[in-house]
Amino acid sequence: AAAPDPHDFLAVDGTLSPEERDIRDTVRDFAARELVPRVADWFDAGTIPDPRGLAKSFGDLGVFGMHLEGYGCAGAGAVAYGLACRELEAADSGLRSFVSVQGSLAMAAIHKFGSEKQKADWLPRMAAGEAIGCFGLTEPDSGSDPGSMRTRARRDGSNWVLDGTKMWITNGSIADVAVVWAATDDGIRGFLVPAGTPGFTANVVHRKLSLRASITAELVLEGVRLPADALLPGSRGLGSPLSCLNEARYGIVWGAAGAARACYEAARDYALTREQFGSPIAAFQLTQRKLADMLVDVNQSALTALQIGRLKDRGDCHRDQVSFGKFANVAAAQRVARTARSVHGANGITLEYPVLRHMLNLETVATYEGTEEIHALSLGQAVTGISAFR
Ligand code: TGC
Ligand code: FAD
Repeated sequence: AAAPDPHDFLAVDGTLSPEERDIRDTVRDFAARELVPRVADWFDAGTIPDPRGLAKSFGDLGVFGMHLEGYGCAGAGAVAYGLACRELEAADSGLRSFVSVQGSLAMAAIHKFGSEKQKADWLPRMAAGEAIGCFGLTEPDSGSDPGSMRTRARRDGSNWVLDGTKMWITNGSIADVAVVWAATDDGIRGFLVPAGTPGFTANVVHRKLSLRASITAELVLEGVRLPADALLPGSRGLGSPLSCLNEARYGIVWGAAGAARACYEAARDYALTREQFGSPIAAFQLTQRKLADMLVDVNQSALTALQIGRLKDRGDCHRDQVSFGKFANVAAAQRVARTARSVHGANGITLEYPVLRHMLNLETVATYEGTEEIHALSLGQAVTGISAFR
């Protein structure tokens, strides 16, 4: 057998189909050209300076809702979508988040639960990047326990009136439409709230130390009056938003593997060129141990993502398997980012190298879409049959 490739040690990429490889290469080239040279500046600035331009580029690339069928979406397979997420997050978690929130949360909610008219009105424009969506589930007092939400939607004649506050909403202040989850007399339902609706405001969250190349906002709804057809008619109960989360969590399984790969690659390059005590630091046993540890995490993450993707493509992926991937791959990426940062010495704390930026981003990735603890409890419940959430 040939010696393993340090960039794909277990030859995982060799098992991809030609179409999957094409999609991976297209997104990788786009990221190398358009994202990687700019993202450190965006992180430094704490924003994405031209989010509409970026949305249009992502739309042209075909990654918004690329795993959805119809309505201008590409209808790609789960592995193909995952590979796109991996390449985007190898650039920055905030950029994968942009795509996750648009495609796996906002578009997925409309695709799963929307009326024909809602789908036709929003999905083609969102796929093209001409309209931006956000997904408002979390509230200031309701994060891991979304069932405790306080946002209420009450009927007033044929209208709905929404009151409440959503917090930590990615793209909340730039979105053309917010998918807002609210408690009604019939349980939790989803609503489409267009930007500019009277009573609806968004306030940007400043001074974040993580996911800085991403826009995060608070959504305030004060007596927001919506027509009857703002309701997503197919949504019913907490299971509706949670089923969208499974889609976005799946993207994170791959994305985290991308952040880990980027950190490992950076550390390997750095270790081979940086010299101390008359040798490249890669020649020291302790550095080689770090590279070996990172190599294992990076390749195991890729295998985990691919297996979960293959299950999903077969229509046979359980949400607990997605929890497994989110739990395992985000923790692995955090270990890799921290180790890679140490290999870079002082240079590792700057934005000249990607490692601390990834390490800081991964604090968010470990928190959103179900914290590490929530996924540990989901796995604990899956293997014992006992719920320890309450
Ligand atoms: P529980 O009683 O277990 O469940 C209520 C109903 O929901 C169903 N369900 C699910 N359905 C689909 N997918 C899942 N993953 C589901 N988990 C539960 C369940 O079967 C039940 O249905 P039914 O018909 O019996 O009523 O609910 P619980 O209140 O005990 O909570 C369970 C828990 C803790 C697992 C859940 O609430 C949870 O996942 N909490 C974490 C919240 C979270 O992940 N929030 C993320 C917000 S969005 C975000 O972070 C976007 S980040 C941007 C980016 O991705 O880049
Ligand atoms: P809490 O739920 O208050 O948790 C605090 C700590 O307690 C955590 O360690 C948690 O694991 C632990 N904990 C909670 N319950 C238990 C338990 N039963 N057992 C053991 N430990 C427990 N939300 C959206 O709806 N849309 C978005 O677009 C979005 N984007 C985000 C972007 C960023 C940058 C960030 C940081 C968050 C975003 N979120 C979004 C919110 C995210 O989903 C929540 O932060 C997350 O669900 C956790 O909620 P919380 O922050 O309120 O923490």
